[in-house]
Amino acid sequence: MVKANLSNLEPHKASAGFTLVELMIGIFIAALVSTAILSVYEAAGRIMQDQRYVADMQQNLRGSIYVMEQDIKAVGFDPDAAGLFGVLNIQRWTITDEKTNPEVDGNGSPSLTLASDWNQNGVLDSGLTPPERVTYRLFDEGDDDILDLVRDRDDPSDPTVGGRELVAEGIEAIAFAYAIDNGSGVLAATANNNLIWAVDTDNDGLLDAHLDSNDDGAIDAADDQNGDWIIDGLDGGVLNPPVPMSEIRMVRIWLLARAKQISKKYVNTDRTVIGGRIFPLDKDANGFNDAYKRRVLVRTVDCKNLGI
Ligand SMILES: [Ca+2]
Ligand SMILES: [Ca+2]
Ligand SMILES: [Ca+2]
Ligand SMILES: [Ca+2]
Repeated sequence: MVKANLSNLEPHKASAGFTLVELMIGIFIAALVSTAILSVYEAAGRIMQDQRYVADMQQNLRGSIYVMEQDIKAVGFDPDAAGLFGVLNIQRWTITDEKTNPEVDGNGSPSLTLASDWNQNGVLDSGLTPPERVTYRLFDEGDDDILDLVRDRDDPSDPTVGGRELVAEGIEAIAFAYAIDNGSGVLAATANNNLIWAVDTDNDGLLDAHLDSNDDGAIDAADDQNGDWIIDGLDGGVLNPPVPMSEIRMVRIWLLARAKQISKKYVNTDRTVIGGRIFPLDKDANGFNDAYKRRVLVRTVDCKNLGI
């Protein structure tokens, strides 16, 4: 038995050096191949992860629009014609975190407060479900510098009254513009017959300018004709006299979503018009100049309970 084993080992001994070299070459090749495979996997993983971030963003945008659409379509439900319901506030407010209440702030972020008389008593009530008054605004949930869209119930200046619902995470900017009654039951239009999308540029609750300042039917960076990164009356689209919120008939919504994580080897040089502002707000930056992917969603919603 022993003898047989020894003789079996002989040929191996003779070629041991060759086997070692072979083994080393084999290990080297295997290492090369596995590195290549790993980098392919890593790239594939990165692409998949990026796709997941983009899909999440798009889901957040769609979900946000869906929720807002329900409230905007219903705004002004007022069977007693009490006149207390409709679009109640369109001011810019501070963006807050958990600990602070929002305050009216002309340099802040646009909000939209909507009211309907759900219990049909002709009075604007608090503490009901569904709430008779809701406000959409940006908020920094978790104080992590990633902005979120929330729906505040009841008092727009104090979300502790009726509570705050998180609608979507990662909404970096929001804007609204309004189609208005021209005073004779039809929507106001420009000289070129484009729909007027009105905004309140001085935060007094009256619509004083429209965003398509060059009247070409599109709202884009060309409407910032004086190059100050803001589209307002100085660019030509003044509404004089200013128009009260009671003339609002349609709402146009802009949402800018940002991916949850950066995408490796990606630089975002985009600029985008969100309502009356060009983002990023820093004019000198190379677009967003970071590695986050972004998506914009613009949607127009009819206020079915407000005339026309
Ligand atoms: Ca009521
Ligand atoms: Ca105004
Ligand atoms: Ca334009
Ligand atoms: Ca401007």
